[in-house]
Amino acid sequence: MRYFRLFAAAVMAFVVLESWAVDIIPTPLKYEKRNGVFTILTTTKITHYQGLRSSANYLAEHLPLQIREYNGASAGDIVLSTNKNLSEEEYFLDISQQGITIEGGSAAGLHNGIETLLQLLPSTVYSGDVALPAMLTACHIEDRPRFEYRGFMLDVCRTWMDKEKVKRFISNLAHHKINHLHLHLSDDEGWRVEIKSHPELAEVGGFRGVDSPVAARYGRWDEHYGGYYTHEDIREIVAYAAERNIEIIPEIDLPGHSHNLARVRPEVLCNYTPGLKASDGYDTRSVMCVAKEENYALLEDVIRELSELFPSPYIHIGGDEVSTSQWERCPDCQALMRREGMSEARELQDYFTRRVAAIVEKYGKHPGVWNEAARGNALPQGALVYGWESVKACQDATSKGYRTVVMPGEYFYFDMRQSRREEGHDWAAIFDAKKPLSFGFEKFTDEQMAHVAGVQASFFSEAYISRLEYDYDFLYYQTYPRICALSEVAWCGRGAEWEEFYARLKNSHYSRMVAMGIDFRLFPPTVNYKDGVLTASTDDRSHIYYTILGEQGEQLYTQPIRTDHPERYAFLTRSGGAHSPEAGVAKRFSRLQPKVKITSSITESERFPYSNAEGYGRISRTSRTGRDGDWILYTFEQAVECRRLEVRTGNLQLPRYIFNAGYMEVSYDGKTFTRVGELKNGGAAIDNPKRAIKAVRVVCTESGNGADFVTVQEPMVFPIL
Ligand code: TNX
Repeated sequence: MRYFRLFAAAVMAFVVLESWAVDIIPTPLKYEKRNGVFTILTTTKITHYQGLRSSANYLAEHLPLQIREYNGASAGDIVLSTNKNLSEEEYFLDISQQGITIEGGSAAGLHNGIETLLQLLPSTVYSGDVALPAMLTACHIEDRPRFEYRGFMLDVCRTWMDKEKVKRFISNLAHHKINHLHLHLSDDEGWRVEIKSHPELAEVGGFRGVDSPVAARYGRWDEHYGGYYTHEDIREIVAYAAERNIEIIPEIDLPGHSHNLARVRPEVLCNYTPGLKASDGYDTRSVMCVAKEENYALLEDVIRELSELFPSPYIHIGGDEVSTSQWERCPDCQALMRREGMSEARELQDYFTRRVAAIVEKYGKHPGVWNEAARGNALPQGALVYGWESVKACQDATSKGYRTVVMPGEYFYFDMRQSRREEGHDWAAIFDAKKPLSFGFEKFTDEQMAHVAGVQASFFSEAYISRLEYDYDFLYYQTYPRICALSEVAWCGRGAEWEEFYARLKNSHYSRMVAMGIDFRLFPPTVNYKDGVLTASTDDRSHIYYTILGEQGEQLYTQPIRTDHPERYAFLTRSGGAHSPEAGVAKRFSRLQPKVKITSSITESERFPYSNAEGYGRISRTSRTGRDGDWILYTFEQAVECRRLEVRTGNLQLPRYIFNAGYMEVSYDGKTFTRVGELKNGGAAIDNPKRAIKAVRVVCTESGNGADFVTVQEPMVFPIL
């Protein structure tokens, strides 16, 4: 029996191996298949040269073999060494009948080689239960990255992600040869790193809602929500990342995005009477005053501590989306402008950047900045510019001679939704993994290319907090397989042809991600309806499930379905924790747009009147935030018959600018109203109403929402199918 199992495993390994070898993500520079195989046995040893013990440990975490230091003999082993003739991140990986050798230009190169070896092994190396013996086809790989900066930015402010969550994210980035994690540690909604010289920054600013001076913004309104990393946590994260060839770049986002800091330390704001109070009493000013010397002293304390905590040569000081309106009204900023001979308030941002960059340099680091801060001439040459607004913004920074990280939102913001029917932002674009994979540097001149440090993608987390309780992790759904595409572009310097790349995903990488425990996004199944028969198919070996309107539960799809009502069916696919969005005939997802009149106890905003919401598709506002007892009323010209009617206050993508609490009422005659549900994330719905609905009212029961208006949306009306 034992022999049979061995034999079966060997045959299976062999069959699948032929395709594994070519399914490496990102594509290695040079791969040559050789004759023969090498079998890793339970007795195979990981032999490392001196000083490479931690690389051996890392490999052994996935491939539980005995480790020993090289002592002259290594036949039949997996040998880890460095080779001075290779560049730092370069590696050679050789598999022959005699054994496996990985040579790296340094421990970093060796790490890259180990990641490639893991991809050549059964995907269970990622779930910690790889079965040995494992047979590998002989090959020779020579590989090195096109870019030295291959990054990902994680916003841990809008949604708090604890140490363990970040470490797990890091471990998965490492499997994709991403070597920088840009940690967005401060923003309007949270301060996430302990500062010992100013403990209140994190102790108070790390939390929002309830008794915190920081307003809750996107969810968990009735919680004291948040958290922060202690110095000890940061050291642990930094070390964990370093073992995986990942450098962590900390970001403090200033002088804009400082609402949090300003709530904790109001004195950082400009010196004028706040005219910008939200109707629930919050001071909405959020830009640090440029003219206050104390502000630079505070920042010096922060930067000093960050410089000690993070070994990275960079400290990112933000600089995006800075509004100058507060500086324009501040007598101190105005006096500073006169003293410095500035003609535009915008120049105050350059002044701020220059001052803070000098502090960063004083502590032996270079500043990282968002591209807006590179517009003037405030940056020292050693600065690293992050181009997020557009491809052009990236090119402009390189033309100025700045080392630039390319991350235009329309290709690399993975908080964007992946199709019209999915969730997330859409201000930059709506795109799936094909888009980042299609990124190329065609528009860049050689001169500009010389300044490209690399490529980065990001996940901003405003839309995440209200989705934390999903039965899958929305962070991973949004970021994979888009990170696989990022990895290809960042490592190879160009994308790949989609069909070829998708084949690698389907044949091998999906099962690796399943083993990594990643709740990634699958592509939707293809659905067809012809001659009364509904068929669904998928090409990725995932399972297809379907739901029928009005019926409970999900069923496994095994054969075509004969039906006169295809519009009642929605299909999706699943594989491990991964799933696809729903697909079906177009009618299944259609909406009604009955004529409606919107009125409210709150007057409308002059700029964005809610009477416009009638136009279906626009976002409109009230003139102040909601108070207990306020209401918004939707009256239909003609009573509507529907299977579901949903109303939401706040933005479409995230529960911001909502009625924080309240309920929904419906009326069938336009006069008497019946309460049908509580607001959740600003919205509520009625399913299968028995009669046509004439009017819907949402009533507010909690004053305030941290802003000075409520967003009003058109009602969502779903037809009876
Ligand atoms: C723009 S990216 C921002 C962030 C938002 C993000 C949402 C950048 C430098 N600023 O503050 O979270 O869009 O996609």
